[in-house]
Amino acid sequence: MEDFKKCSDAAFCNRLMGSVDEGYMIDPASVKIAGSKLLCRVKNAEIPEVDLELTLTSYGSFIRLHVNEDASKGRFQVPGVLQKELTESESAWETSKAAAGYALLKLGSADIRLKYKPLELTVDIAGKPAIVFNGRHMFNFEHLRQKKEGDPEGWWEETFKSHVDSKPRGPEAISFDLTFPGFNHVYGIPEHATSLSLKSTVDLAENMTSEPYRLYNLDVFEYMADSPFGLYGSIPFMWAHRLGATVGAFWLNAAEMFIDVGKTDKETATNWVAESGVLDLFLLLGPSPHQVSEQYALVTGPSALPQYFALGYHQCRWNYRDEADVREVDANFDKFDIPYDVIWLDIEHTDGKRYFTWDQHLFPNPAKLQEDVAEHGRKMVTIIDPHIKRDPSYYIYQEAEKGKYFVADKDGKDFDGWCWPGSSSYLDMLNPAVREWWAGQFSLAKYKGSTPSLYVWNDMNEPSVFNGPEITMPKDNLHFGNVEHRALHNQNGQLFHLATAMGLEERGRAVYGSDGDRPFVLSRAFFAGSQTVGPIWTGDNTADWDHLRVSLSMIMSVGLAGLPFNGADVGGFFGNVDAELQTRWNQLATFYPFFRGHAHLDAKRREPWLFGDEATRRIRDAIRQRYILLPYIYTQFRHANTSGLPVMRPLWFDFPEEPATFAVDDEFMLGPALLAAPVLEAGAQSRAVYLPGAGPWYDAQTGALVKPDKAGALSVPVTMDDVPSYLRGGHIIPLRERARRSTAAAKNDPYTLLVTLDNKGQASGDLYLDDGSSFAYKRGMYAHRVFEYKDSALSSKALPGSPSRYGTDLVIERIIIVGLKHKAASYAAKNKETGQRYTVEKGPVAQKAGVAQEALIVRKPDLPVAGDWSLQISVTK
Ligand code: NBV
Repeated sequence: MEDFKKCSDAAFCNRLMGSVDEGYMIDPASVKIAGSKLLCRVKNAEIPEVDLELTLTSYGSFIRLHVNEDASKGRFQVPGVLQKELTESESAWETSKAAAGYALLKLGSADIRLKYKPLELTVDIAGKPAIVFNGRHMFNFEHLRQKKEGDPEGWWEETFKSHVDSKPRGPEAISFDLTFPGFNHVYGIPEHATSLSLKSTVDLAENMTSEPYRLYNLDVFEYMADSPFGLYGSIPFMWAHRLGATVGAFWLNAAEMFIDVGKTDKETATNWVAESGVLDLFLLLGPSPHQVSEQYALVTGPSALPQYFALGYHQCRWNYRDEADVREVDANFDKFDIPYDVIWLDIEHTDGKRYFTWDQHLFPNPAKLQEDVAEHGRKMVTIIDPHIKRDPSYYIYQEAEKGKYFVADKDGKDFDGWCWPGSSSYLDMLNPAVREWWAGQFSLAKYKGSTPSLYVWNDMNEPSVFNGPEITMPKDNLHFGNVEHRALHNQNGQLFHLATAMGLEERGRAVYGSDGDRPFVLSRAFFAGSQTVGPIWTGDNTADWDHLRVSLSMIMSVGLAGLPFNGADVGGFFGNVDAELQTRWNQLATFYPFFRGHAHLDAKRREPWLFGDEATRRIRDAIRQRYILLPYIYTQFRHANTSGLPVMRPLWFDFPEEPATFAVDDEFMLGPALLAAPVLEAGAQSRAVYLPGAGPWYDAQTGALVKPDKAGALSVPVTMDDVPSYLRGGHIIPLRERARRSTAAAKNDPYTLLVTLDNKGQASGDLYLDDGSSFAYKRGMYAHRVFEYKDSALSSKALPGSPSRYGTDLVIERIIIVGLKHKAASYAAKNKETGQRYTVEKGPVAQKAGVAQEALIVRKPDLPVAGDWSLQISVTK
């Protein structure tokens, strides 16, 4: 950990964290209203050079506070993240209060008040204060200035370990405080390995501080399972939730950042400091969790819809040695009857870590290998890292060097850093021309040995530089347009991820025509907006129970930050995993949005069949369970794609009115209907479970009604076979129950609908269908079905406004109903339109031996999955 900076090691954090300046004020004479915008100048009586432009724009459900110096100062503004179609609202600013020293704006249930002296912005929601900006006067904006002779304050140069940062622009940091009155819980600002509800880093009463949360994308070797240190990705987006209101604050800034959180009974007070850039702060007004997610998606874009296969099981390791090894692993999945979709190749598959090449001895015939794997509908992924070997005979290096595509060092020469291939240079992805060139490298003609079933993994894109300060790039390196690396560091990985995804997208159009092929690129580094590009994972965790546990909060926190498609290495990357932990990890990962087994080069082999018969059976069950859930999971990803909703999410997201859920992070919801309380301890005999809301909740295996105590708690005995998970009454969950070897093999399989009744005997749910791979859905080639169970009848209709242009002959082959109040001896089911009758039986929810017969099952109704119909259930005796 000494490799990495703390706040006290960073000059800007030392200067501004906790620093108060009451001098910043709005010049009342400068206030102008232009449509949805209020514009004015901010001055500071003590610092005559301060002359800032403040713009406050209203967008209906959120507002944007932008503060910058004169454009000639060249402060970096993060490109590409904000959605182009942001619609400003025609809002009525009231400046008649100018004499009283403030301007007012009403936006729905929110009242926004901009006070002039000192500068302060407050947002009330439903008449109660919810967000206060600069209420504690911690706003500071270090104006750019001329270097003083001798640098007496040490502002122009800074040393960490042996690394000297030349800081040619001097001090340019920005800080502010945000207070959330009445809120005890804040969340988000990933990526940290810590609790979901963020712990205080400042004790306001005792005047004590611990390390603030840091946002600085870093390759942290063997990261700890509980720490505020910055990891591989950064999303400066914080949530605050209390009874009756949820709000969000997003600072679009890609520089190094520290955030302090201090809680009292009355409020949560936060203090944000970034090293450079501008203040570009979005305050999302909620007031519900779903609305905050939607508002963030309006600002930074919704999540890309993954291909269906990408939601299946991925098998990775550093490394599968050679072609024979890959073939054997692939064959073993069939031998042991375990479904999987993708096999991955890590860095050792290349010729000397020259990406886009293959080791001739280990992988002499990569295209044939991919084709053989693809025979069963499976895909391959290869790793493509951002460090380019400085080898004049390597074509990628040659082209990039010739085109001047590399990031420069402070003296303008191609930056030379140390990474896997040895001496390496790093592509400057801020330059659109470099991104385009890079994208072109993924064409089948350019990437020799690749085929259309090959997808990509971008690692080390923070970027990781073994001999750089904090194992990353020097901040005074220079990008396109003379932008210092300092300003865009946290976006660096995203730009690389984007260029790679562009490449696969172009390849898809070349291979399949205009509807193309949705890219699949996994990235380790990420930033706000990465959700529009592709999935991320939580990097190099460890094979221990603490990392299993913390993966829940990490995945949920990244999901809340708008990036639902993420997961943790199953089994833990470093170290060896035993049968128990490996089993429990797979049982949990059934519900991870991204499900990939992975391991370090030195870790013992850990494919699912290597832990004995019992463990193999349990891991098989866990992975099969994942495949059964895929129609439901894919539908949740569609919601992420249209409304930005997280897929795996905290209980309070679906139960915002229940304070007992606000800090829960050892359970989670997968979509609105499924709650999982996985076993997170070695040797567990029981698991304490909390079930929110009024219920009913049903056991996900048996369909039996679960009866928690009055406070919602229960203790569940567990064996190694049990994965405590619960179905929420009132929902309809689409499933595919047939065991297959991959998603492709299940493509023509029929569906099951699992209906869980609420206390009124009602339920509803939906199912999103499309070809699962192309962009045809963007031109309406999809079906989105809505199911409803009411008055003992189950009906299927198109989601209002959905085009239903996706034709399919697939049917619903089973309907399972749990929670029928009257336990009659026998039931009948009749199609209301055709009059046809179907057999109704009793059975368990899950098709497993020894599981109780709690549910009602309509066998073989074979109703069209994308058609309208209605089915009546009646008691016959
Ligand atoms: O490419 C090797 C590994 C990879 O397996 C892992 O998933 C990455 O997070 N990579 C890091 C570099 C080596 C880490 C010790």
